[in-house]
Amino acid sequence: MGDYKLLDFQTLGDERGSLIALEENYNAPFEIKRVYYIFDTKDGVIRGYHAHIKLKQIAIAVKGSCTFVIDNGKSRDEITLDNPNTGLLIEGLIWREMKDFTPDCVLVVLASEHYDENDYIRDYQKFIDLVLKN
Ligand code: T46
Repeated sequence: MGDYKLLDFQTLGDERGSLIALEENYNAPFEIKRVYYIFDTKDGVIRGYHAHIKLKQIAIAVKGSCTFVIDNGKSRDEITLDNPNTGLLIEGLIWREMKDFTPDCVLVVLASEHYDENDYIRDYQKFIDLVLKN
């Protein structure tokens, strides 16, 4: 079954401002093969509507905020990301939807694999069938 966890990143900073460093297999608990960011999301848009088979990811709202719906096939949680110190780690079979993006939201995502459309499950019933099988 899939799982999620909130990661608390240490802020390094001085009188000039703040800095957060993410390192693979250290505060990011996997090898980072890809980074992408989602920004300029239009009002009322809901993204996602899929699960992944193998992918691990950490999502960080480095600016603004958005809410993840995290569904493990049995229950649903809602997690609002609204600061750059917090990462949402998602591993295994988790259906995700992202909503309530503020206009300034920049969502950075670190991923454990290169982009592969074959890793996506975009059909909710197929997702439930896989959860029941595992
Ligand atoms: C996820 C959530 C949090 C690429 O070509 N390369 C990439 O690395 C990604 C992530 C996307 N794309 C293409 C595929 C689509 O044509 O960019 C387009 C938008 O992607 P998608 O509709 O999958 O975006 P979201 O916001 O629904 O989902 C994304 C990630 O795809 C997904 O893995 O977990 O963010």
